Amino acid sequence: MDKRINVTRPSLPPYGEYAELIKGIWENGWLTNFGPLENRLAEELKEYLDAANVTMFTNGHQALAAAVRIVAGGRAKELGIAPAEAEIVTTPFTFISTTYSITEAGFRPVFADVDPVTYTMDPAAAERLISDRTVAILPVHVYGTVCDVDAFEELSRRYDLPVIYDAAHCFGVRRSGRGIASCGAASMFSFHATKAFNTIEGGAVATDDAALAEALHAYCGFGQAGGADAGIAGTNAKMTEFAAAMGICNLRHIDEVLEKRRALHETYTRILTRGGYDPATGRTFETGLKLLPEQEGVSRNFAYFPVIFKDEPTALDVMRELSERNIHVRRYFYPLTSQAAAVRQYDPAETPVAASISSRVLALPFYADLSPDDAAEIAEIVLEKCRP
Ligand code: T4K
Repeated sequence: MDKRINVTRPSLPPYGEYAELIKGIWENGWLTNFGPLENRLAEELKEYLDAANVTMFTNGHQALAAAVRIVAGGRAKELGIAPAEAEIVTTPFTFISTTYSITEAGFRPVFADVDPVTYTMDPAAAERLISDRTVAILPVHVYGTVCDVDAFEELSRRYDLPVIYDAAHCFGVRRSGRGIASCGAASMFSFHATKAFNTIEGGAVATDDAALAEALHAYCGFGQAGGADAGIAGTNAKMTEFAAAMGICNLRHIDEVLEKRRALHETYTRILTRGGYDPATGRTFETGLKLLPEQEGVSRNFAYFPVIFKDEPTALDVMRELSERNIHVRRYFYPLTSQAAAVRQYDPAETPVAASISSRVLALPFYADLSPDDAAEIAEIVLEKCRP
């Protein structure tokens, strides 16, 4: 291609709309620290995400780290477990932020394998890792595919453990007609520039628990939000008014953005599944490619378009071929986060399904402004490489 195509490209609102909204910042002199635009966006997101409470953060990572610190930290305290001894059962098939949200708070991540169809944490594998040191469970709705939330709820009840969801990829996803924000103790959404909905940098924690929302709010403002000492050691993770303004403008256009993403998803799927396909598993019949499954009762947000190849050499070959044509895909998510130098080194053989998927996955270019013709051309190149 003449032009470079990256794995993603942010959706921006019309410039004039953003300029109009930030004009008010020059008038009121309010730039950050829980300003009117941040409050307005939080209210709008409560409605959009179908969440009882939404606490805004400077980015998704800080939001998740705060939820881990407060929710898992609270459980560790109740159980009398020192943070260094406390374990959180999580998935290694995710972005490194998930794992570092655990280690940053001083807890140990313990890695469970994933389901081969959804790539989300397998509840049975997670249950086998629960011990008297476990203080929380942290699954990820990876690529916007919803975890087996019923099974995690059951584990939560049975072992009296909070479930904190990394819902970074799950903006606006609904299950059985309800926003997934109401699952578990808390769910973190990322509004990073590369996400379907962005506030430049940004994130939020949604929770049904009003006291937790208040604690999160205090935590992101040095534990002194509103001027009073909330009795919680805090940090600075507040969203700025410029970020909130971007979110307000982008939210106005979210339906068009999602419609464009849906159409691209259809283009990729149509071409890559020539020769047949089972939507329930995402398996194609001729090429051995595996796409994301369709989940019954779950609305999709078309966050990413990952493709699992039959083996790692094929994936790398496709990546090379695309790169030579100026098309830059990403290995989201390789390597497993359990292999990161900064966490204890785990043997990938302990999570064989995750290790296998991770070695074979490529995320194809996927963003609202990718032209349907470019998507079709990319899909044809991939298909050509995978034909038997
Ligand atoms: N949990 C999960 C499961 C996550 O996936 C993430 C973030 C988090 C937690 C943490 O949420 P945040 O703290 O980020 O809110 C990117 C994103 O930075 C990251 O948000 C995302 N997940 C992750 C999967 O992808 P990189 O290192 O791959 O980004 P980068 O800078 O290489 O950009 C990717 C592509 O996007 C490039 O090809 C260029 C393009 N791009 C990027 C930016 C920033 C643009 O065209 N414009 C831009 O402004 O991590």
